[in-house]
Amino acid sequence: MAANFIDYVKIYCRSGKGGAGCMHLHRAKYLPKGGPDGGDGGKGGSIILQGNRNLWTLLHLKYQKHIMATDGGKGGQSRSFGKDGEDKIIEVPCGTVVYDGETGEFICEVKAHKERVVLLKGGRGGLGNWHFRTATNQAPRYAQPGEPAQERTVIMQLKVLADVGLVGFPNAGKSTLLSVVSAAKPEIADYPFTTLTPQLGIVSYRDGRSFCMADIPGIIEGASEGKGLGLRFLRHIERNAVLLFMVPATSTDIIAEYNILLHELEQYNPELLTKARILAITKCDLPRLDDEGNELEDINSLLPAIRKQLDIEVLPISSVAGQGIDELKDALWTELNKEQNQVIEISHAPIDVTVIEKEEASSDDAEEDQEGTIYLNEVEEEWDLDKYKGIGWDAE
Ligand SMILES: Nc1nc2c(ncn2[C@@H]2O[C@H](COP(=O)(O)OP(=O)(O)OP(=O)(O)O)[C@@H](O)[C@H]2O)c(=O)[nH]1
Ligand SMILES: [Mg+2]
Repeated sequence: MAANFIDYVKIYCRSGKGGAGCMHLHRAKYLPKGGPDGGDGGKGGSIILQGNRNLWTLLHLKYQKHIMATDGGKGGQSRSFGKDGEDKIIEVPCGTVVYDGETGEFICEVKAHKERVVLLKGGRGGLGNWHFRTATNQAPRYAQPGEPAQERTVIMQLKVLADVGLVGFPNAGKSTLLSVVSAAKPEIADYPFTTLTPQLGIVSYRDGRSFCMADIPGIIEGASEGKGLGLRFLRHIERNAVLLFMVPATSTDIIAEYNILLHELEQYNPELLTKARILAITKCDLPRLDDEGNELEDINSLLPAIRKQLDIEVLPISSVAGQGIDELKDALWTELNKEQNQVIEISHAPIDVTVIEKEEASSDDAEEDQEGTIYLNEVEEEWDLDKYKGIGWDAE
């Protein structure tokens, strides 16, 4: 199960290049000067990302190292058009963020079902020589080349979209809570790192309303330096509206544990601290004991002091005894519906990538490249037809 949760893939993508326009002069019996009739080249296929809510990981892309759309066909005589290249549609789960594979720069993200983002545009087809006929040049012997393809290596990362994210040390009872409030069946066990991949559950609330909760693997002190499972999974709470911190009542110092969690989150991305937080003190059915087994102060008498120190809502719960669960759901629902928690925009910092050295093109290749290639900007420009006059983009 764990091996099937893929939230990171790196793929080389290339769109199709546009087909060349055709240079052709019409010839027929008794019609020696039929005029230009070269048709236009077809459009190259684009690489398009499409959100799909039925997907939940990037597993289907794991073994796909290259995705390429097909090129547009060449134009033909009698003004016939070249065939358009086929688009390649890459289905991705909602919440997929795309970065440049070489610089780590944020490119785009796909948030909604059926949302489409054109990652790489196919090249436009070149115009045939029929377009270039003028009163003074009735037999133009040139046509346009097709636009070149675009290529890019991209990194796709999945950031699970959920309303509430659970944050806690291993064994804090995160999965147990998710199993109690939703129909999800996460693995639960009395050892750390039971949960190795994020789990989602839909929590049904009153009057048929519901919200989504994400259980992520536990984090430990030093996670930002790579301890435990590191902070890799914290990207899955970047999109959550509310963070539910969980510290067991059996902990000898609840506030210290909460502060460690907070610190690790800050190390990962300080913006996470701007999110609404609630602290749930879990396992309240268990007695509080110190290391020697002596009984410590009861959680209920400790609560006022904790509430006084922390500026967030603190709720005692027990998933096993079903205690405080409704109150917790109420608090989460209230927090989720606050206006300031509605917008979950987070800036996408560039990710760390090892820069791949580009192969130096030999000088011959470079020159050849310059002649027939137009480098596209993001903006669609009108083609400069004059640029191609005399180059002789003939149909073979
Ligand atoms: N008594 C009691 N035990 C609990 C409660 N909640 C969880 N536990 C126990 O605590 C242990 C750890 O629970 P999990 O839900 O697996 O903890 P987790 O936070 O998901 O742990 P990781 O996945 O390892 O990060 C299990 O043995 C649970 O049965 C509770 O409210 N009361
Ligand atoms: Mg768990």
